[in-house]
Amino acid sequence: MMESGLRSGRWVLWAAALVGLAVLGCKRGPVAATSEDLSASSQAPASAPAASRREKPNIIFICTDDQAPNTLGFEGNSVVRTPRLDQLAREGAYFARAYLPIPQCAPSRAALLTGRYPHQNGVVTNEGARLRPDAVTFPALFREQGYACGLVGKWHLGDPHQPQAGLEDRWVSFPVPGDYYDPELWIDGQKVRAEGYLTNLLTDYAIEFVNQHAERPFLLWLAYKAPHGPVFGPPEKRFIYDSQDMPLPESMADDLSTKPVWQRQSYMHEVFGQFNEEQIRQRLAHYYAMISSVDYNVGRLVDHLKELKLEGDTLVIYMSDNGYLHGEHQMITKGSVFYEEVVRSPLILWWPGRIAPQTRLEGLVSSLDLFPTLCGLAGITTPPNLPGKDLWPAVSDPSVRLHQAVFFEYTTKEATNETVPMRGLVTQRHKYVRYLRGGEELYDLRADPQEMQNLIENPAHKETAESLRAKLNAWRAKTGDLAE
Ligand SMILES: [Ca+2]
Repeated sequence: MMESGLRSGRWVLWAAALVGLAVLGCKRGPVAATSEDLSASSQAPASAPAASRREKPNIIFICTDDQAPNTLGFEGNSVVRTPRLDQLAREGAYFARAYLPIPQCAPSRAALLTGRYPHQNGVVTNEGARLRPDAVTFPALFREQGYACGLVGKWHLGDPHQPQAGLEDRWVSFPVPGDYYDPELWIDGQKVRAEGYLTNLLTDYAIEFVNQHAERPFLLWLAYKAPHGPVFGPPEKRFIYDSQDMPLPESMADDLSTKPVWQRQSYMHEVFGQFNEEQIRQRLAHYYAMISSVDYNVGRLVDHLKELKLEGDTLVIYMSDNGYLHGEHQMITKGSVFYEEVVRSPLILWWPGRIAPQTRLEGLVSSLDLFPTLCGLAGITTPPNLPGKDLWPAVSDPSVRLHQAVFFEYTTKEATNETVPMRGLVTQRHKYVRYLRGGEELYDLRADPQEMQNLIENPAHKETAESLRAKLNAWRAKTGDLAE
């Protein structure tokens, strides 16, 4: 029985290798004939049993770009169509309160990769973002332990052309911002002009990577550019939305009069002033279309894992590097604010057989928790003094609360690069924000989930404010945060 299982498993791997070779034969980047490739691999015997469970699981880390929370059907959004991501959330663990330590592209990615806050790892802004040469990334640790580690997608942490940071068994990237259509890609140091739509192309390369490394543990960092701007949708008509169906956010009524002055002076508020309501609806329609295209492509990748019988050996993580404002608080884009739409991310962990279906976690988590979580699953010793915590106890028992608070920081305004340092934290109930050059916010998220009422001047909340100020100060002292 065991031997026949192994034989079948080998057959599947052999089929995968053939698909990989077919893909490699395509010199101009991927894989126009994706559906044929997939159908070839699907000819593997239907009776092939699942491969034996490995000690070291495969990791597929899917990171979208600028995807706000509440942009999945699973999260209660009745407009967006995300059937495959909803399915992953239903079949796995969904984190309702997952936060980024910084809501900006490059620093958020650097924090994920190093497991350290921006002020600890040195990447505090997009401007000139580059990992320190001595930065310890989790892919580098995984690669030392025999994992095949690759990047497919956006890098945004220095040289986009060459494999680096442990992601050195495959490197398919592009200089930011990159193009959605017929993009220039850099593949293992070689420039390629690919044909097609970026989200589809990156998924093809991800499938190719899985095929090539199906026989050993692998770690794939799949970093979609979508739904980052420029805001126009994918080519497939089935993903298009009618702008008239797009709801405008409730918090667009916030005139910012009770908010720190930085917000009224922000680039985000200025951009908001450049669009009328119909244009905001149109932007949202294109944004949702890009998310539906990601949804379809994640489904394609997951289907492929299942065809290779790898789903029991593979943890799939889905999250975003930061959120986005589509008119909330009279702002568009993201930047120096810590509203939920910006600083919270969808987060799904999917691993059939290892994560119970319908696992929903209401406790606070940070993307910094993923570094120790992944190392824990692979039996890899983490570097000392990482601020994150292993999520697995909470995945196994969602009543476990890992954090009393999680923390955020920000240094520069989006686009203008003006320095507006700010810090903040969120607890299960409250959020406290401090602009280091003046201005504070306090919200009761239970009573006011839209963050409309800044309670910082309200005498009834004085003690709460004092307690959260002290918490923030303690965190800053503990993590060596010296910004002024
Ligand atoms: Ca981003």
